Amino acid sequence: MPSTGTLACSFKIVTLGKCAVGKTCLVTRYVCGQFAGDVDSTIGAAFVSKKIEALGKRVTLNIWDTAGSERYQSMTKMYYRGARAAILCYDLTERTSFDKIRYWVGELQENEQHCRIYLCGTKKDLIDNDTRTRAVPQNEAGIIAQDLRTEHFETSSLTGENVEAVFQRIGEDYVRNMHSYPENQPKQEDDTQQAFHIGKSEEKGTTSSCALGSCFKR
Ligand SMILES: Nc1nc2c(ncn2[C@@H]2O[C@H](COP(=O)(O)OP(=O)(O)OP(=O)(O)O)[C@@H](O)[C@H]2O)c(=O)[nH]1
Ligand SMILES: [Mg+2]
Repeated sequence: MPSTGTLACSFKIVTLGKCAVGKTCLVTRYVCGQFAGDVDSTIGAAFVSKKIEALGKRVTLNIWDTAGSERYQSMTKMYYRGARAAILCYDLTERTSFDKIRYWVGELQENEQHCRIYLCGTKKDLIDNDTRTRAVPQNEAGIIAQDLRTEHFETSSLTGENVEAVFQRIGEDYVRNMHSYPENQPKQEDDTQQAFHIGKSEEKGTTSSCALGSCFKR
């Protein structure tokens, strides 16, 4: 198996979940370091990228933040195609948003065998302020996460709690398992062509990061 050494890599992450669970706020908190607050509902999807270091490798996270509204559901498949990680968001204070998680798990397992699933209960600050607002018990989500052999996080985009941890974990999991993904399998063709592809994807990452401001201007 060839070593990836210090070469950079990039992969696709998608956010999924019911309308208003806080997907856009989660991504904005991570990429911009602030709480977006009063944001408009996403139309279709928004794209941002962020470069991080994970397990000693430079990794570009290409994040597709999808719309939760039912009216865009048929398009969502297009956005999660080829994703290596999906953040399935639900609102800790809203029970029906958790029911949607099962739907998304089914969709991904059926269509994207290489996509790892991360459960993310959002708006933890509301629970911390008043525990009676909790609508999804921690152990219930934990059981699903255990079945999926994946991680479960509870986050707050308002305070920033655990937000960085979700994406860092995703980056590290990708690096740890990178040789199992088709895009990192050794190719039969000559190495020159492979080197060219790597250079190109790095370039692409830089350009897309610059587009961040406009992505969230809605
Ligand atoms: N208190 C609190 N409110 C949050 C948090 N995250 C999001 N919100 C609020 O929840 C609402 C919806 O947030 P969005 O990020 O737009 O939700 P979304 O999942 O992207 O929604 P769609 O784009 O319609 O699918 C907004 O009013 C946010 O201010 C959080 O961590 N804490
Ligand atoms: Mg949104």
